[in-house]
Amino acid sequence: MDPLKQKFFEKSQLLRTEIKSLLKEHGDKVVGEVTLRQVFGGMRGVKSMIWETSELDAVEGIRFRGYSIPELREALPKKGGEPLPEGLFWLMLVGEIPDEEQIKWLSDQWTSRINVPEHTFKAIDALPEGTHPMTQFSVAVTSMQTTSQFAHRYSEGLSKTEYWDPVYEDCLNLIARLPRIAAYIYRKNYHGGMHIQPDFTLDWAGNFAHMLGIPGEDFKSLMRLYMTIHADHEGGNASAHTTHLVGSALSDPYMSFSAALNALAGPLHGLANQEVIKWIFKMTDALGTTQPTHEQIAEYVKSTLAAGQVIPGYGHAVLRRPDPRFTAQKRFAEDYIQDSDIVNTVWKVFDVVPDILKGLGKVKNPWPNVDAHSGAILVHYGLKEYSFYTVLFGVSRALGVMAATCWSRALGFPLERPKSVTMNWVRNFLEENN
Ligand code: CMX
Repeated sequence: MDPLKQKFFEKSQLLRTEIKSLLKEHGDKVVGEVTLRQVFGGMRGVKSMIWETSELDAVEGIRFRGYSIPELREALPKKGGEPLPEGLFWLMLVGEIPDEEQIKWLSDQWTSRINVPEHTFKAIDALPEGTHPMTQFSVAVTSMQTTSQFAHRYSEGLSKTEYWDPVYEDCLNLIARLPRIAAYIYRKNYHGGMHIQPDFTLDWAGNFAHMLGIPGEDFKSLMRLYMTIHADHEGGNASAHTTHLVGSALSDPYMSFSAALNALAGPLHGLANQEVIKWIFKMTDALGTTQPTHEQIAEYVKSTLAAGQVIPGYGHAVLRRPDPRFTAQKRFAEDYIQDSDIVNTVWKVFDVVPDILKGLGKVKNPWPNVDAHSGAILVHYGLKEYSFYTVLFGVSRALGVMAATCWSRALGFPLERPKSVTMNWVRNFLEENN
């Protein structure tokens, strides 16, 4: 058994035993109540799932196995000054910071698993011109289901205690292939199908940057940071929760991850990263300048709100402070980028939007989220095709949700099946409880 798999197996068996005895003794303890507002309001704050890989605090932001983003930047092995996503995946899967040798092993593993089935490229090519890159990405991931070791072994008869093993293999294979598929979609759609072969000497994110065809070491560093900070945001967000739900039916990792991509493709979730840049380009076009003033931006924000639209990149269902993932990208831009109109505009938007949103009196979090900053840096490096941005988010998100999927199968989590009620049930409930 490979060293990561062995470690994961040992740790998961210990936790499985702990959960068994914990539930025997404390299974009936009440952890919270559910209000009618939560029933109608998207289940905000309802504790209903175990998600080991990361935890979100409304004020502090995300912690991956206890490490905040600035702490991760210090603790994880780095290349070009930024953390390697290999390190984060290792940390999320087994709860330990890997050493250089372990990172190298995982990088080599992903390189050795990079081959994408030929029919996946054909499936992408079969889609009509103008198909959104997220649709292409989702179709590509679904098409790889034919290679699922879990689906194959399940059909032959697989013991429940062994589910985790082929799921681990599927998750590693899937993660290894994603940069290749995403780069294929990018080069096909925006560079006339001039594809770039992988460079097997590079790390996972560095190779992704290489295959996208964006030159320079700084862009490789950006991809390492980008792939690290977008990876996971505890279990309740739409893409993670979708992975959890679909996986709980024992749909294999390709099926559950493509479902996650379909959730990520919503404008209130991952698609917000394209919407932010689209909105900024629209604003600068309308104003006729790439250097709008604070006053001009404020007027444009108000007109967006007056049209009944949200300001993309601002607000969050859980966070109540500026997102540390926004701050990490701002720090990157301060370190690596001088005098960029688009980056300066994002910073001016940050100066202006929170006060305006606070003034509405209903927005619970007026601060920027992860999507407010990412596009400006990508534009700076020449990746201007914003319809592609959510694909980048998706490649990264696989790290967290696939690590969590390994845990779900190893811990033997059951089919997810919450209770819905009808309006009649609500009316009767209110009559009885008046
Ligand atoms: N601009 C304008 N209005 C906003 C707003 C924003 N950025 N954020 C919240 N509001 C509004 C809501 O639309 C809601 O209005 P109504 O009561 O009229 O329906 C009200 O404020 C209360 O919403 P909330 O409780 O503060 O926020 P939710 O938990 O319901 O929604 C989110 C969270 C992210 C969907 C919302 O803030 C939003 O639409 N933001 C813009 C889209 C975005 O950036 N999404 C990316 C999130 C991060 C990610 O997943 O990638």
